[in-house]
Amino acid sequence: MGRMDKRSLRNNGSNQTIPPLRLLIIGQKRTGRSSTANTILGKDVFDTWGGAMSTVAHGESEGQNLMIVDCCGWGTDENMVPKPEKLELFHALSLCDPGPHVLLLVVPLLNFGPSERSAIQKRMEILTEGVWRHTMVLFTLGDRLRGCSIQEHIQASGKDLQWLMEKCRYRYHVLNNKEAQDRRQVCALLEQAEDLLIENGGWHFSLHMYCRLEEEWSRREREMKERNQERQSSQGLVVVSNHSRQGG
Ligand SMILES: Nc1nc2c(ncn2[C@@H]2O[C@H](COP(=O)(O)OP(=O)(O)O)[C@@H](O)[C@H]2O)c(=O)[nH]1
Ligand SMILES: [Mg+2]
Repeated sequence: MGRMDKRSLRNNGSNQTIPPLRLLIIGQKRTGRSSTANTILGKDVFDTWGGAMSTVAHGESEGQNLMIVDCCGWGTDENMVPKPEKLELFHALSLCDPGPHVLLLVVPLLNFGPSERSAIQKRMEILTEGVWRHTMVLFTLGDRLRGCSIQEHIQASGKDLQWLMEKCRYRYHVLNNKEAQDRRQVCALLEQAEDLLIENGGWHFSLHMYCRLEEEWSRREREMKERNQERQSSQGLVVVSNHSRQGG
């Protein structure tokens, strides 16, 4: 399916202006998040030096109408997420209102070990398990691959990166932000983002919705457990009464 077809699918086949594809860029500080946002938009909109606030920009790139939110960078605390970081994450989400279509989790092509894994895991947990459905890994520092392919890099790295790959169902893309003029890498990324959106039936991620779903699931699970317990205990009672009859 061509990109135009995919887009008209997103717009229920009508030719009216297609609402922008909303991308939320997340990841740790100094990993190339703002550079990535700039590469995608094809211009320097986001401040690549510091920038402690989440920022939003609209633009068109490769024929695609886009809204990009550059989320404030995550810290490296592996054990708990500091409250200001949590609040900033919610703020970034609200900037994508009603919710991002795709989350780009920026991971630099450097060592990825247990501490990188738990720092990411802790922050993604805040967004609930459902967020993974809308997330793809965006590897930056693509220039560091040199002769090696990304598949080789993934295979050669340990179980922590494997974990991340599985969480994202092997959806990933490599960007070299030092070659922002190479638009093929951007086209391929946007195409993949669009595929992910189609996979999700056109649905964006909404924390509110997933929280309600999770509540609903745990409620059903609780009810099922209670019903099982009731059944077991009533069977238990039968056994006990049989016993007492036999015994007495
Ligand atoms: N070599 C190389 N450097 C990059 C790449 N992406 C980002 N950088 C550099 O990494 C540094 C941090 O980038 P920035 O976008 O500000 O990171 P952020 O803090 O995550 O927003 C900057 O000096 C960028 O020039 C890349 O693909 N290749
Ligand atoms: Mg930045």
